[in-house]
Amino acid sequence: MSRLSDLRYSDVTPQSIYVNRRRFLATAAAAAGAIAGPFSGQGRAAALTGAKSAFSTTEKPTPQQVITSYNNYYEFGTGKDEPVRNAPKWKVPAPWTVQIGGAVAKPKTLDLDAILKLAPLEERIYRHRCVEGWSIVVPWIGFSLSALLKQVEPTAKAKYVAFETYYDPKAMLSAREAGIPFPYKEGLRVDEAMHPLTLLSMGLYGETLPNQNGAPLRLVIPWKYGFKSIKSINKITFTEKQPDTAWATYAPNEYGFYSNVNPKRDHPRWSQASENRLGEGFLGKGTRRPTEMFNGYAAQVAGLYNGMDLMRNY
Ligand SMILES: Nc1nc2c(c(=O)[nH]1)N[C@H]1C(S)=C(S)[C@@H](COP(=O)(O)O)O[C@H]1N2
Ligand SMILES: [Mo]
Repeated sequence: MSRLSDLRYSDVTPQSIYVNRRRFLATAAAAAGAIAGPFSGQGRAAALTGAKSAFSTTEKPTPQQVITSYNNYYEFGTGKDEPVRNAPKWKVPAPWTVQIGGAVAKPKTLDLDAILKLAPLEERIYRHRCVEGWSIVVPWIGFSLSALLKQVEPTAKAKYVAFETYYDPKAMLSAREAGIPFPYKEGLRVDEAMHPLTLLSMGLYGETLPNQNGAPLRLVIPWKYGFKSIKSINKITFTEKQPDTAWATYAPNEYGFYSNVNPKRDHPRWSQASENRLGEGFLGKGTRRPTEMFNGYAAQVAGLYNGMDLMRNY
């Protein structure tokens, strides 16, 4: 993805803002009584484990250190090494709530504790392929997004689901600085969102998510390019029309709504035929391998796109 800004987060956000904000949120959290549970100590990792899943790949997981220090999270900087330095300074609001509405019979706002009770946690080891051409293998902790979406009873009018990332202009870059619109938005068709592979993740490597990986909860859609896997969600809306998404708004000819991994359809500025698997090979700089159709998940998801021209519907 193109990088429009070379400003560092530390250049634009004075230390006093972090400090004051942290103090404010600590007070607010204490007043709300958000003390118990694995998410009480935001900013510190807590154990979060899940049962093994049949959806897991047998490929070797990428080292945790790589997954948590080479990130795309434009709210916290546009360089790969910036989210790990900047995101941990952000105090994740507690209680964290997710507002779910739109074309549904029962709109709801659920907090993290309520969401965690909806389904048993699983460990799902998924391949992750960024549109930029790098890939990793991540042992996520979570459960199918469908368990959450079913709670609100989508109506027959609902064709799409729109997702939004929490946005705090005091703790995050501005849209101008990052070069893409905020709050970060993503979307799926309802059948894609309800597909069992679509994961709502609250952890990785047996711990709660680090901030730079999308704490406290994010989506993971393993057959699509990584930017579809939106981080730190606080709003979900069922819609009749295809929703706007951050990267498609920024450059519609480069990043489409579907963005299924497809080695035959090149990005206008680079090939998508192969990828660099991070954390392997000489000095861990990565090894190249061919990219697979639907990132290797064709057996499970190709049927969602029967009759569609995947070169045009990119
Ligand atoms: N809110 C938000 N979500 C986001 C992004 C972002 O910049 N902001 N980057 C996306 C991209 S391009 C990728 S590849 C993945 C990276 O996830 P990871 O850092 O956990 O590997 O997050 C996606 N989700
Ligand atoms: Mo990405």
